[in-house]
Amino acid sequence: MSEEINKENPKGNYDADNIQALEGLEAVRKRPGMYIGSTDTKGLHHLVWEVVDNSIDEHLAGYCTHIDVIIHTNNSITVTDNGRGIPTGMHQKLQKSALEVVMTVLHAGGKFDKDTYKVSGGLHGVGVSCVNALSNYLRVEVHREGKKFEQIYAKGIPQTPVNEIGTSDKRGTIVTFLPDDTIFEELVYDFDTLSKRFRELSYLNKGLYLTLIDEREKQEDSDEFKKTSYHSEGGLKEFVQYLDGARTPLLENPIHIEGKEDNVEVEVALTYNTGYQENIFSFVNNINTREGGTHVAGFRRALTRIFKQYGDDNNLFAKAKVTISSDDFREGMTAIVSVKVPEPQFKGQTKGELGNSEVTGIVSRAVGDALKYFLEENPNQAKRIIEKVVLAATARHAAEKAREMVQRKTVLTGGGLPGKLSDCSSRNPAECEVYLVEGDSAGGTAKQGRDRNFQAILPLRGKILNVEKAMEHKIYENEEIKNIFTALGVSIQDKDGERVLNIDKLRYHKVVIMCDADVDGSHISTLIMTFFFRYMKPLIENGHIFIAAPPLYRVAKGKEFIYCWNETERQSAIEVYSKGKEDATGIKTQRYKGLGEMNAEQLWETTMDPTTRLMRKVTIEDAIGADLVFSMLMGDEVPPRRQFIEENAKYAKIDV
Ligand code: 0RA
Repeated sequence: MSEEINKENPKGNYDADNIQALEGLEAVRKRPGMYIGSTDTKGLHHLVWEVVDNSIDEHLAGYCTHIDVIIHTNNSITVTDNGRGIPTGMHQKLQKSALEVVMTVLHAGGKFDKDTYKVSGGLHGVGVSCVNALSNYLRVEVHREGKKFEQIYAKGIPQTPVNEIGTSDKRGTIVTFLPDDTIFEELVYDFDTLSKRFRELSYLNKGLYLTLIDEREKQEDSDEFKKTSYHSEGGLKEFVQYLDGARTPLLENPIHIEGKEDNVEVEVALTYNTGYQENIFSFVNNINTREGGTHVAGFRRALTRIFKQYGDDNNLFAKAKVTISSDDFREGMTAIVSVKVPEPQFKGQTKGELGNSEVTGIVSRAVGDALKYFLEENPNQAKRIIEKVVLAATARHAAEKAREMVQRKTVLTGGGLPGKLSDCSSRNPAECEVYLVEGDSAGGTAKQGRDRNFQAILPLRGKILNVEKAMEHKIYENEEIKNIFTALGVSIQDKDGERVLNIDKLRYHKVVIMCDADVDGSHISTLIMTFFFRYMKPLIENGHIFIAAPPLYRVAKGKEFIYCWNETERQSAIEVYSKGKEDATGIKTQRYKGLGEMNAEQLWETTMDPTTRLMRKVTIEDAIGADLVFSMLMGDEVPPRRQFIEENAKYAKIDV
């Protein structure tokens, strides 16, 4: 490029300067999955997490109190924060504005600033330059040192220099980006996904104000845009209260623990409820570590050590006729373990497990000291916890025996299948499906309608047991649940009698829950899902659980008909049959309230035929959200549950 052309075309000059940066960003565009995981809806949302993470880093460094996110009508996003603002001075080595370096050089974001907790090595933390590379358009505005700066990019390439565009009495960074439609398969942002994460972030970063505005939608009965704001002064303490909101608490207040050692920050909140489930949620640098890791190990270790010591010292275990195991200390406990680690190492298949070994001791010491203090200061609550631990040990013993009975039946009788199961003829689990059908009558229809080569039917009678409220041994005594275990052929305990699910001998790779499309049906499918969530989680994690989606309407004219799964489809079906004419005579809509209203053929062609059916795969997309739904629907207290069902009535058929 000659000097002359450069003068006439300052933009060209800009491009030429950027060869080095481009190489990095070119790699991001070539293999986006390597940097943001995927190019589906998850990757799309990842762009937001990336920018917001940078703003949160400013909060962690003590400079940012407010983060506002806007979804614009074209699904572009604006993230505004009141942090320090990206530096705009000259970058000595690269001889250009630091702002441009941060926005166009891979991993340049944190170079200036080593004191805060970056999430490098994790799933986030690839840098805001990745977002830039994957956006058709990105504009950054920085307010800093009394001035206002701006730069615009396309696919990561600067389209303007860094321009000073005015004065400002504020500080902060504003990033607007439009994801590249040639990279992402999905371009529509989901309000609930963003909002859920912002709620979580507000608890994890107390004091921070987070606001989400959706310009695509107006609020009900108002001219304002849909909007939600989060702010928590109590942090994790409020988080556990929120998570356990539908359960009956055993403690007056959650125990809140904070500590710091060797630059590792520890924050833990825990509480006990009258239920039997253990719920530990863990985070490293604000990222959910679904598989736990060294921080969770440290927490568990301290909990066992301190409670055991306290129980022994005060002779509180004397009543127990069985030995206390470490699991017993966690029954009915909900806890959040959050650590901030300068250089986290993530392990495991999904990188959802913290590996830094030094963290175990740090967490264990912080939690141990605080728990010891709590027990000594609160003897009444301590007694309540220990009594529950003793009860848990007794119940565990009973559960072991009950499990053994179920196990013996499955294993020893060698495929002694439940009488109610109509099995399929194939013995190849990979192609086999089992339908868990609500009610004997729908079960009968499904049996007639199915393809018996690969589809098995197991009817379940009415309501199945609410596993959220029942003690474990009751679960194994329940007929319907026993039938599910036996039909699936899974084993539920190891040689030592420990509860371990083994799905190697799973007889069907697709387990389909099929219930009526009404409120009762959705309740039943939630009950069944709760059961899978609590007792057969690997089946969900490995993608074996599905929810059948029967149609809601059948719109017919004469001999022709169309099945419809929602109101929009119904409207367009009516349109098709009225063929532009205003009158819709002779068009009949049948509303299916239950599976029972379909005959075998209809059930097959709408809901069971693999070539035409709609099925929803049940995922543990967000264990926290799922747990909340389950506990809200299944928990002890009625008011939040009723409110939840009412608020979600229109989504009732979708459930989780
Ligand atoms: C580099 C260095 C510093 C801050 C940032 C980047 C920064 C990036 C983003 C992205 C969105 N909001 C942001 N806010 C800040 C440190 C600044 C300093 O040392 O003054």
